[in-house]
Order: sequence, then C-alpha cells, then structure tokens
Amino acid sequence: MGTLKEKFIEKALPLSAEIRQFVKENGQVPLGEFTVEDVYAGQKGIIGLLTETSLLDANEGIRFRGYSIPELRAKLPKVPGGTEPLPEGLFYLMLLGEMPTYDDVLEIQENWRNRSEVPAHVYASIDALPITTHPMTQFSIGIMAMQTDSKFAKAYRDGINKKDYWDPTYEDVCNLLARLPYVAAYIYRRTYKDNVHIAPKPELDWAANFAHMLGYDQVEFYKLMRLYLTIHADHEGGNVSAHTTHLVGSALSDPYLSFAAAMNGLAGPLHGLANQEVIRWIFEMRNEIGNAPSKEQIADYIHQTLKNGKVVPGYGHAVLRKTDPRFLAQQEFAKTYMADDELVNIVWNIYEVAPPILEGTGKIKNPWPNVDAHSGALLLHYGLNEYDFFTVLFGVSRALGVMASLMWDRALGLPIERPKSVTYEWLKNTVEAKKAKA
Ligand code: CMX
Repeated sequence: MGTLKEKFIEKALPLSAEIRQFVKENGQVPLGEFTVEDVYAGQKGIIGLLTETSLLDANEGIRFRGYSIPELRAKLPKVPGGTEPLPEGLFYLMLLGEMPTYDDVLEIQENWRNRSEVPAHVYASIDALPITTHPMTQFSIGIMAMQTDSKFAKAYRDGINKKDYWDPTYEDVCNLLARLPYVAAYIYRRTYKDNVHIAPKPELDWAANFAHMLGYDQVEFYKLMRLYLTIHADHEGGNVSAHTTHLVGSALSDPYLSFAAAMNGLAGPLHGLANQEVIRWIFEMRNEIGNAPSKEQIADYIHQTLKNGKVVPGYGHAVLRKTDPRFLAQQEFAKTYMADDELVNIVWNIYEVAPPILEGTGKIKNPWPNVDAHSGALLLHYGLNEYDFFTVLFGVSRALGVMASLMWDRALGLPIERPKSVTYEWLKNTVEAKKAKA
C-alpha cells in the first residue's frame, strides 16, 4: 500500500504516456472547429479573447494600436531633447487609440503624481516578509496590500450600476499605476540596499523618477528605463499576465486583485521570470567556463542545457516565429551606449550560436530570442546587478498594457470568462464515436 504521493505517480506516469500516444494517433480528429491536439496545446492559436491595446504578428512582432516598436520609438512624445519614448504616452495610446501630444503626457504625469502616496500599511506588509523573500512575491503582496484602497470594490459593495463600472476602475487603475514604481523601488532598496530609501523627485517623468528611486541617476539609465517600461508594456491578450488580468477581472475582481494575480503568472520562469533566468544561466556558464566563453563553448553549454532537460532561457515563444523586435530595440540601444560591454557581447554571441542549435532539435517552434534574452545585460551595465529583481521591472511596465485593457473590459461590459473543458475519458469516447460513424 503506497502513500497518496506514490499512488499518484503510479497512475500519472502510464496515463501520461497513454495520452501522448492518443494525441499522436488522434490529434487531427476534429472537435467542432478545433482538434483533439488543440485541447492539449495550451489554447495556442484559438481566437477566444478580445484585446484592443495591441496585436501580435508571428513574424513581425507586436504592434500597439497599430504602431510597431520602431514607430513607437520615433513617434511617442519624449522629454525635451530625449531619445526614448515616455511610457505614460504609450498608456494614453493604448487606452484611447490615439497618439498623444507631449502636453497629454504632462497631464498624465501630473495626474499620477497626485495619486502616488502609498498607504503606510503597504510598506508594513512588505516589511513583515523575510528579507530573502523573492522580489516578485514581495511585489505581489504589496499590490494585494494596496487593494484595501480599491474604489471599485467599495463602489460594488455600495451597489454601483453596472454601466458605471468603468469609473471606479479608472480610479483604481490610475492609483495603481501611480504607486507601482514606489512599491517596486521600496522592495529593491529594502532587499538590496540596507533598507535605505530614496525620496522621489516628483518633477521627473514616471520612468526617470522610478530610476531615481531605485538609485540610478545616470541620464543614460533614465533613457533605458523609458525604453524598458515602454517595450514590456503589452503583448496582446493571450500571454499569461495579460490573460490572467482579464480572466480574474472578468469575475469583477478589482484592478488590484486582477493585477496581483497577473504578477503571480509573470513570476513564472517560462514568462517574465525568464529575464532573471537568462542572467543566472549566463553566470552559471561563466562560472563553469570562464568570464569570456567562446562561441564554441557557448554552443557546448547550450547542448548541455538541453541534454539536462532544461530550457535555454530567453529563447522561444508561443506565438513569435522571428527575432522579437523588443530584443532588437534593446540591441540597438546597446549598440549606441555599450557596444564594448563584455556581458552584452556574450548576449550577442548567444544570439549567433543558439538559433541553429535550437532549430536542430526539430521540436522548438521558434529558435529566436525573445525580449528577456537581452534586458538583463542592459541593466547590469549600469550596475543594477540584483537579477532576482528584474521581473519586478517587467511587472511595472506590464501594468500599463493590462490596466488599459481592463478599462476596456469594464467599458464594454465583457462577460465572465468560462471556456469549456473536457476529460480524457470524454475525448476517448468522442473519438471512438466519430470513428464508428465514419
Ligand atoms: N529551450 C529548450 N526547449 C525549448 C525552448 C527553449 N528555449 N523553447 C521551447 N522548447 C521546447 C518546449 O519546452 C517543448 O518541449 P516538450 O515538447 O518537451 O514539452 C518544445 O520545445 C515545443 O515548444 P514550443 O511549442 O516551441 O514552445 P511553447 O509555446 O510550448 O513555449 C516558451 C514557449 C516561451 C514557454 C518556450 O519557448 C520556453 O520555455 N522558452 C524559454 C523560457 C523563456 O524565455 N520564456 C520567456 C518568453 C517571453 C516572456 O513571456 O517573457
């Protein structure tokens, strides 16, 4: 008589092999518009979500309200004399579908500045956690602690009419966006800088003030942060963090609850956490091989990673089938400001070496780098080397896209999400019935 755990694996292992064989033999059997294979494929390619803020093309990459990343870099408002777009402007574009003027951006900055005071109990909640708590866990808990302030939750309790849902949602969304950089910077300084915090400079833009509160006041770092917070903001609706926001929000959970859930998804290593994993993987490679691995040594290390049943972080994508334009935008930035950086050059060498190896496996659908392959090296160049923190930066940016989308969910009155699920037994019976009929 085994334990529950032993009994589970005794059942799960053979069933997993049986199901693999079943899908191999019957994958193409249609189930309405979809096939048996689709049920096991994580809903890839199934059109079942409405997201207005951005649209992803497998070969071309992301477009925000029709604008590609290079177009955003050219057309979104910048600080006077600046070179990188202001992410507040991207929020305006995603929310309204119109390119903002610089004055529009200044208005958002002023609005968020006035909302930026984080209630003291939020910091106290974070402080209650062990200092070793992963920054993404601290971030999620900080967001949850802010939920006590939700205008939507209060309005719902007070009996708001459903046609007005958008209004308190807007208040929550703006409060959340205004406060996130403060919470994120607090976590960074608490965890890595002896709890010594830096007063904000409210006169700065959203990204530069965030950089300042983190403790990085180089003008180039401000530029990087504006670019970083722009390009990570949105990737249409089906990625885990965007989809989670929509799914949880569809139960009329307020923006804080929805966004905290999204951040728990972003903290997964196949999604946002990949940005820390890329650097961890490179550091482990350097520990094993030496600081400046040759392309041959990098190739060997990639083979070894695959042989050990691990993923090569920063490579592959569920939708993209070419190099991610967000990778290319960061590479362009690096060529301008840090072309000789040793780590950046390792990232570029991996880019040369990895794709043919990954393609050679015959199973990886996209052998090209995604956004996470490059971002860590840029941060490290400026001394931000605590890579466990990197996903928090991604999260601050992702809020712009998913919160703009949540506004539309509320304004359009989109219904609760409830896809149909089936069992393996159901699939087997359905396939057998179809075969008998044929
Ligand atoms: N290294 C090793 N194996 C990989 C791989 C990689 N970079 N990318 C895909 N594969 C494997 C998959 O694990 C899968 O293996 P099994 O059949 O054994 O399960 C197989 O190749 C087929 O996968 P796929 O259809 O090409 O890719 P998926 O849509 O299933 O997964 C993704 C996409 C991103 C999760 C995957 O490419 C991956 O794990 N990449 C590494 C992690 C990463 O960089 N994630 C960040 C993505 C961007 C983001 O969200 O921030």
